[in-house]
Amino acid sequence: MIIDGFVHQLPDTDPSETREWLDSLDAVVDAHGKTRARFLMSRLLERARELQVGTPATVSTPYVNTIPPEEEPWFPGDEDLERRIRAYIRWNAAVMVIKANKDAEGIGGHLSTFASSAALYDVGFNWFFRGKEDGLAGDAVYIQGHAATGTYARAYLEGRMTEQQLDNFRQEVDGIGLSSYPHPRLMPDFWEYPTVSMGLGPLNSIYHARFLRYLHNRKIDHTSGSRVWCFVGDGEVDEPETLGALSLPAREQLDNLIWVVNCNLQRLDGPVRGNGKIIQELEAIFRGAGWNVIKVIWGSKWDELLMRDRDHVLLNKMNTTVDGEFQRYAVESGAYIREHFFGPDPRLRKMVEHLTDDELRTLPRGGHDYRKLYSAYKAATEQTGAPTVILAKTIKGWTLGPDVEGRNATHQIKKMTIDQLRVLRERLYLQDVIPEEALADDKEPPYIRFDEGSTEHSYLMDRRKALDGPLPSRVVRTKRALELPADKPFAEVVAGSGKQEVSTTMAFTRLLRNLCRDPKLGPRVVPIIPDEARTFGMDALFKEFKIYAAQGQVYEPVDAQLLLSYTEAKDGQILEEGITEAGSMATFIAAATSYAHRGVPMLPFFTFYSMFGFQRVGDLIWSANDSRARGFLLGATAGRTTLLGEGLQHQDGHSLILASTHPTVEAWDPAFAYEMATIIRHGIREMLVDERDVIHYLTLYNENYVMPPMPDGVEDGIIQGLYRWAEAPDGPGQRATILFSGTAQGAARAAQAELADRWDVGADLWSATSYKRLREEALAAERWNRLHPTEPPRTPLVTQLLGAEGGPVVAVTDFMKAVPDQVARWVRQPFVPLGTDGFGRSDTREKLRQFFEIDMPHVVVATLWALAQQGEVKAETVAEAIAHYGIDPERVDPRQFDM
Ligand SMILES: Cc1ncc(C[n+]2csc(CCOP(=O)(O)OP(=O)(O)O)c2C)c(N)n1
Ligand SMILES: [Mg+2]
Repeated sequence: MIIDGFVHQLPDTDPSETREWLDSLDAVVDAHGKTRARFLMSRLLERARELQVGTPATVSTPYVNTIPPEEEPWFPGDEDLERRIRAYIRWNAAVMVIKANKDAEGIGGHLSTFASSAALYDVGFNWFFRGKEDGLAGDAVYIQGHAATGTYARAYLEGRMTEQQLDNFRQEVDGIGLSSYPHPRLMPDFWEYPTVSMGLGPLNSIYHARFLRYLHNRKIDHTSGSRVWCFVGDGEVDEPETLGALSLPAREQLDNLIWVVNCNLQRLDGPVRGNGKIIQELEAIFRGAGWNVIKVIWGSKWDELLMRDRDHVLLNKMNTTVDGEFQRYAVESGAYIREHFFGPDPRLRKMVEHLTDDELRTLPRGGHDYRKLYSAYKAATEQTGAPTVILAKTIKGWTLGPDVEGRNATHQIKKMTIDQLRVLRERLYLQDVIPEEALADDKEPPYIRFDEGSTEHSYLMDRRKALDGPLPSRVVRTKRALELPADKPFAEVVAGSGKQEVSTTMAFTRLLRNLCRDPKLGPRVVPIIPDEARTFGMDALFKEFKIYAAQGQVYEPVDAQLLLSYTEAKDGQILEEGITEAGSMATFIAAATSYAHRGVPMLPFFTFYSMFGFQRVGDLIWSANDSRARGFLLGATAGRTTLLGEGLQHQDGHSLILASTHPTVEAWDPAFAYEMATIIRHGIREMLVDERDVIHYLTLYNENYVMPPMPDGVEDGIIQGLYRWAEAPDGPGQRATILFSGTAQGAARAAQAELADRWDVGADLWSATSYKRLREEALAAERWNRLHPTEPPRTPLVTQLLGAEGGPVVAVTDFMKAVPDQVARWVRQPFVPLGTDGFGRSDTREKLRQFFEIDMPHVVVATLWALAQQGEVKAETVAEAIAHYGIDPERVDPRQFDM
């Protein structure tokens, strides 16, 4: 078998020496066996590394701790005190869930996740995680979402939370509750990073750590004192987002990033890798990606056994036992473990002769051993040049007693009987603080807290004080405010394009360039693009603002001689993320929340292929809302028919609907450059002056047409979502109203002229910049009316604007009909939406618009038909128009794709 093929392709300068080495190895295997040979090979590799021979790194090591006992540092704290504090935290975390499920049946919560990871968090809180009280930003800690109870329980001991709040875990509506998971939107003073949608926390943590470097390298903020810690479930690693970006932090040498994977070997339904070993699998993946890997598998009591493992039988047993069996050992008796783990090999059995069954049963996993964890965390914080992952082996439901620990159902258990609580109390040595009477059937199990001034309380508080205050803590303390941009960046765009035909995308790129050039605001603009800059004409920005590259540019680009060459720099401004909308979104979140986590507001503009935004990374956008992000998302190449040629997988006719489902996303569909600029200006003001935590989503199209200059007095109309763009021409006998958005302006304007010339209809043209906004306003008015039945009713804005005089309303869009339909109920006249429902397909714009029935003839026919519904026009006239434009009434409905 050829493993390292290269050795056969290079000349062997001394074949006999090579032979001798190989013979020696053969001899070792013959005389002492493979175990010994493996040991020697590992020592040789280690030596080679010490000598910097440059051998390739191995991706896996045996199933033992990475840090040997002799290299463990001295532990500076009081382990007994910390264990006692941890017992209180564990107890309170469990009681919160139990009480919630006693009082509010079915409200849920998790006992076993935090039970397995309490020590993982505690060692961080007591010794490593830096708070914010020194005026700096501290560390960012991403906590496993369903371990939130542990964080609340600690905050309670610190006096940051009341008993009443704990009692209202998962009962938020009345105002004093605690959110189920980390939600900055719901607990804005406490949680910073939403995590519970699995995979998003890990991904965000990577780009967060990278964004800290970006701020530093661009001299915007000193971030070298901050680390990003991310807690990850071992089941969570199956989400593609979790491991999908692992190479980035290694490539960019992000030693400010530390992950702790809680390897309790279980996910919700059962084992993570029953037939394999998740820790070994992850070690290989992380090492292969270039991370520093620290395995914390065994607690200290195993050290002595390993030291006596002369024949490596224990090591072999560890290496060959699969996770499904380890989980079994976690639930079985000491006798079972003696029989099945140590039993089959007499040498192994002898090794544990001196231990009682009970001692065997409680031989701890590394993730419950405080000293081992401390060593690992310390090593991680001292690591330079690479991110670190700590793979800590734990037992799910640890200390919760035999009915819960390690059981396949453990994740879902939310209740405990009095007897089970008694076991927990004993396991945590809390008999002295929780008397028997407190556990009576008719009583609620109590929360327990240390008195102020007690040794434990002082220790707990002192530790956090030494680390600059409590965490999590979300305080928005602006260190370096951001000023509004001057008029100049907008002026050029608002003035229109003269005779030149341009797209809203081109206009946006202009505006972005102008904003980047603004002397004050400019450096804080963060342009983010996922390998699509050339598609959007943004490659023009490369040379001027440069692409961020941690190492700078170490090569001469192939286009160096060109004016707009591909220019990378360590202080580059543009984040060109490559083909990862998810990664780009994670960068967006880091930048869009920098006002909070750094006190340094930034202004991110993430421009993507509109089809691959809400549809592809909708959950990340949702979590951006939860994070209270402030920034702009630009869906370029928008529209089902405007992006010609690309077809089904590219043509976006629905992102505005998806965007409308996000409570804090404003969804805009501008038709003209001045509208786009006005919306962005409004958004910037809203973020910087009004301090609103909103995301603005704008569609950008790639169809070129002359951009008119901004008419006077339309700003308010643009922002309210609808304004009259052109009055109906004088003369015609009938009246109608046409609403357009985005590139549908072309068909609407052509239809206006045609209706006047040929069909005796004068149509007003309105630009609908945001149906979502109109709908939100109308819903508010409607709700007010419903709840104030005796007062004069309020009229929704859209009803007021369109009135009753303008004739029937036809709304045309390059998006689904459901977009204009959002306001249909509040329009007094007949309302006909024309849109692009169905799959896209490749063809020319003209053909596509004909196909989806949104071109000029269809707008004309729809208007005549709507007038016919009112009896203003004869049905025959509509038929005449259909015939006139050559529309086949029997043609297939564009929504039908199941033929
Ligand atoms: C995207 C997503 N899918 C599913 C869930 C539901 N869920 C919550 S916890 C959990 C199991 C977690 O297992 P693991 O990551 O191993 O964490 P542990 O509780 O074992 O520490 C699942 C499936 C979720 N929160 N997010
Ligand atoms: Mg797990």
